[in-house]
Amino acid sequence: MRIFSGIQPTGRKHVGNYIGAIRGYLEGQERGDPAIYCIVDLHATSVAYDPKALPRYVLDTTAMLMAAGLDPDRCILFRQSDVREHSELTWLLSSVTAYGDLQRMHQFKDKSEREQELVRTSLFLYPVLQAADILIYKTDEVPVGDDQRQHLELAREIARRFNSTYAEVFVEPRHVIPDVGARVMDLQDHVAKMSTTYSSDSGLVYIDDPPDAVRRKVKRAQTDSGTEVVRAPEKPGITNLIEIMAVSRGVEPEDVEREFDGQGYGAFKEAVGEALVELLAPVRGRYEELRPDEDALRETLRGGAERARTIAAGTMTEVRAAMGVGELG
Ligand code: AQP
Repeated sequence: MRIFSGIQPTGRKHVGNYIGAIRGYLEGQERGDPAIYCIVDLHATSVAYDPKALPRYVLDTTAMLMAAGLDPDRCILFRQSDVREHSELTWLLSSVTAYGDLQRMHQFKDKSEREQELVRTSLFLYPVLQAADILIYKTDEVPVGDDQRQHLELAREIARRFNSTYAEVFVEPRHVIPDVGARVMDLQDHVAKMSTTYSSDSGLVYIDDPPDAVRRKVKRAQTDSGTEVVRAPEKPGITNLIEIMAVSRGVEPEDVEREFDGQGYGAFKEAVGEALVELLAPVRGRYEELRPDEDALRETLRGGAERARTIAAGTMTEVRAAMGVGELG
């Protein structure tokens, strides 16, 4: 079972990333043969960014993933740009990607509208690079949050079109989206997902927020009318907090509803804050230990890239032969 997922080096990661995706990485680490996790710095260049800060953000994200429990001895953890085969495959896959499909991508529509100066072609091609990341490892499973559903469907379509046009090289990957916490919502705006790009500071909880900030943000989270702690379409705020609580404690949402039946929003929010602090505080502690040793982090990424490259290079030999590009053999 090959497992792959990518995560952006956007500096600090939030609870949505943790609950929606990183939890799945940890679970995948136990089953993957191998489990491959990639810090996608090339994706970060598809919107305005700071080139001087980017290498630092990659190290932040590396330390954060390791603090959350990824173990480079049990998975492959590497930086995308260190394995150049991803870029080469992006170009080749763009020849089996329909322009119209890329135009339909929600993320491109949302992010291109917000770019102030330049809508980069790389933002448009983002899903093709993502497909290359996944397909180059002949991935079976991709743990992701719900927002990546459309991109994953496109990756499957690209694999199918390549295989039927050239040769059976790629595996059609399955997304693995958690039942609870697949879309953690912004604490202040319940129609929006918790997001690095769009959420305000009070709308998201960072994994490394100090405990007091976590408690404060949850306490001030927008709730809905009524007093009952139950999941319902007209109670998006409480539903979100119930899911966060369930995941933080490792129980079912029904258990949370039963426990807080009749207790009101105030007591419930306080308990959610505490549960999140309990979940995040150890991760924050480990992050503070790991982050200062930049040589060790770089060494981890170098080792991971070497192992990833071996697999990626093998796939590229097949792709080039199938497409008739480059010298054969
Ligand atoms: N709110 C969320 N709920 C559940 N899962 C989420 N993910 C992201 N937001 C939520 C999942 O986290 C993984 C990594 O995402 P990313 O590398 O795209 O992270 P990012 O760009 O730093 O931040 P956001 O907030 O994910 O993205 P933007 O800024 O674009 O809104 C993915 O598997 C994702 O599904």
